[in-house]
Amino acid sequence: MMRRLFSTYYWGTLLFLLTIFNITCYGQKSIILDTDFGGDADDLGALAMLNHFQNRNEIKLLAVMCWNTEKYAVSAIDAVNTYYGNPDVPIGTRSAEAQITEWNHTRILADNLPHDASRKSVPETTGLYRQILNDAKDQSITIITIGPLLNIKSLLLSKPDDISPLSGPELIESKVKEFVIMGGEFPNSDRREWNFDGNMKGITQFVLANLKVPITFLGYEVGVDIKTGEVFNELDVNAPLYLGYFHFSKYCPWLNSNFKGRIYNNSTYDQTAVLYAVRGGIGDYWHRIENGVCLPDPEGRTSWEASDSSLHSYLVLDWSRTEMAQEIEKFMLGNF
Ligand SMILES: [Ca+2]
Ligand SMILES: [Ca+2]
Repeated sequence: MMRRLFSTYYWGTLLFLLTIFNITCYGQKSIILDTDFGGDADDLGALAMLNHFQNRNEIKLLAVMCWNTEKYAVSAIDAVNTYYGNPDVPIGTRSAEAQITEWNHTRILADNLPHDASRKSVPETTGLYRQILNDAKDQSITIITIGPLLNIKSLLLSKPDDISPLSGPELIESKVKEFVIMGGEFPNSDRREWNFDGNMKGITQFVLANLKVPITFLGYEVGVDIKTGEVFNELDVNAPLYLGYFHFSKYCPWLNSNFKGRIYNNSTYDQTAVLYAVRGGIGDYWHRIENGVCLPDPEGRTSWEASDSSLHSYLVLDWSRTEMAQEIEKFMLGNF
């Protein structure tokens, strides 16, 4: 009897340790998020998802890189991470003059939620990228971009320095496993998509021409009709998803014409990139289109051309928009 108890205990412990080992060494993805946090509310939803995945040991959120130069953007990101129990996730910001955009929802988050980082207290993104990539194992990092690509361009232009003898492109090639880019409209579009444009002529052309690692694109067309947010009306009024989405519903130029004191549904672009980066879901949520290369024009219109040797692919949604909305809300709320 004792022997059987011991044996059960032994195997139970071993199984537990193997599970932890498996999550730690194989299952846990190392992720950097690059975001234009503060404009559209979907970046906030995406950041909430990453915090829940981190809290369940599915990922290690190595850093959040902020493209937005708004005065409160960094504070808001730190406030969200702090709310979810991850106050020490490193944050980087791009160097440019700080500005204030009144309808953005960064200040409401910074004013109402505890945090200790600000735009002035965090490093510029390029050095932080170089440090994290230098410290990482080969091909171990997934970079998710959910905003325009200036931070990536700056990394690509970076030269060997005290941090690493490798150039930006060499560091990326050795340490990054995959880029997951929310942007463009696939396969082809005459519309200027914001993340591919960013009022920074030619930036996406430059970045895509110089990234030599696999890139998976989640285009505008995947998330535009996945509508989420109304469910946050049930949350505590001091929850970041309530604060941010409420402010956004009230002031966002393309939603507020009929504001009646409630959160409205909003398109769900950035969350699709996070979901793919963490959970995959190929053959379930969506399927992958390969054998082509993304060649955007200088203003962010998308063109997909046949190619046998490309590292590019994009995803096509297979679930219905309604099912996908419920699925993504589950991940934003941490109900999984
Ligand atoms: Ca902090
Ligand atoms: Ca975004």
